[in-house]
Amino acid sequence: MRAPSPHNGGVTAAPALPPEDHAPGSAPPHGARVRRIAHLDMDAFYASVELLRYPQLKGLPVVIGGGGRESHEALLAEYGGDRAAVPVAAFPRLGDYVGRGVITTATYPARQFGVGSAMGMMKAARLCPQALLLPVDFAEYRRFSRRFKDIILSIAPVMEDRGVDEVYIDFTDVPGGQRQGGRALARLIQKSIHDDTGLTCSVGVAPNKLIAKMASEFNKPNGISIVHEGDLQSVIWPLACRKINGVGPKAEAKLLAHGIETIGQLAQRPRDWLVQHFGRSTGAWLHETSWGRDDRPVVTESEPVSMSRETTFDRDLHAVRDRAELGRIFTDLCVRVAEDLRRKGYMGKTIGIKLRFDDFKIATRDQTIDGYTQDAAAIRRAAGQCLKRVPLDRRLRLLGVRVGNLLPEDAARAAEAAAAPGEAAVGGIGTNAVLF
Ligand code: TTP
Ligand code: MG
Ligand code: MG
Repeated sequence: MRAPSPHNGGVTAAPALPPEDHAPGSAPPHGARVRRIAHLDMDAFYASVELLRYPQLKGLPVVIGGGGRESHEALLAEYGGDRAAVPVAAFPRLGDYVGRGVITTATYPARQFGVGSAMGMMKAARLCPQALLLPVDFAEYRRFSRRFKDIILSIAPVMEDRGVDEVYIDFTDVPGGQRQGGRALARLIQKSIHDDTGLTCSVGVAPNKLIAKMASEFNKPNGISIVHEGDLQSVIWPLACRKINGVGPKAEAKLLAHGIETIGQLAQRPRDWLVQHFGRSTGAWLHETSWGRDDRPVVTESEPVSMSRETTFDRDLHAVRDRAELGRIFTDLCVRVAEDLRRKGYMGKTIGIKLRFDDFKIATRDQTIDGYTQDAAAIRRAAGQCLKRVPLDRRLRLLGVRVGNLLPEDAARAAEAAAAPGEAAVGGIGTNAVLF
């Protein structure tokens, strides 16, 4: 059972840490304050969030992905919307799936069959036909994402958001953050997240982000791994180079072609040799990385990549019959994105739209314009052009406008001035000849 939640979307007080243990052998001398960086990653995140509202599926192989939202809604309706009341036998099974969907994630019981993220569902069905299938619900995952990050922030304020289910946390100056190499604080954060949400996560604590990121995977799920500087050769060097965050399949293949399989083997190559074969920056980076060196800071305020506004309509709207209403909503979205940009001090260059049709299919289009903008009219104009490229023969459920390719406005204006001195975008909202 889940403990009653002490968390009201605000800030929870951090409970006291347990008394200090003896430091392990490879830890620095007692009392020395050293850089300790944690990487925290939620376990089977989407699937675990789903299991909170489908407790009847706990312990079973479950995969998330592959559309099926409409039939899922219909299934829920049969049980009056009471998710926990849907019997296990009523859920669709992976073995019956036909289509081209891809798995976003799988519960750990499903992973025992070799099923996992990014695998085609038909292939996964051969490995584990009995797995139960649920559609994705991003809104729900985002809600829990915000919640677990708020809990972390209430305990350790220097946190870098690295996506929906993971963060870096600087433990160095947090009270208790040095204790047991960070294990005590990691345990406290794990417990606080679990008490509040019912979700588990795994944490790696190490001298830097690079190693912390690897370490958070060592004891998944619900694990903690502590790595000290002196553990480089025994813990990190035996790992495959692919375990380095930033070494993808292509780089791995190239390293293997040179007979380099492990991080230890990589460390044995001279820096100059790596630079010669992988280029100046990648070669130098590979060298530093193999020796466990990384001094990137934990960045609390990440620069946004894009800003967007979207709205789901009260009723599905038709591009022709509801043209006036759609036009008004479309313009309003552009005005709101422009306000967001101005308030937060950004300008963007890529304008995009998102449509969801009554069959739940999504269409997106974008266009990169000549100059950076935060102007509603310019955004409306480019978004209108994007809209012309979408066939509008179905009713619409949702409309969204996004501005990407952002720069802080000072930098954007400087870039503009360098590119075309004296030019500025002008235009009036809604006066352009676009659809809607
Ligand atoms: P991950 O943290 O990579 O995976 P996970 O949380 O499901 O499992 P683990 O316990 O191994 O951390 O990704 C977080 C979420 O992102 C995951 O729940 C679903 C989504 N995701 C995709 O949609 N596609 C993908 O290919 C991957 C890897 C993840
Ligand atoms: Mg995860
Ligand atoms: Mg993750």
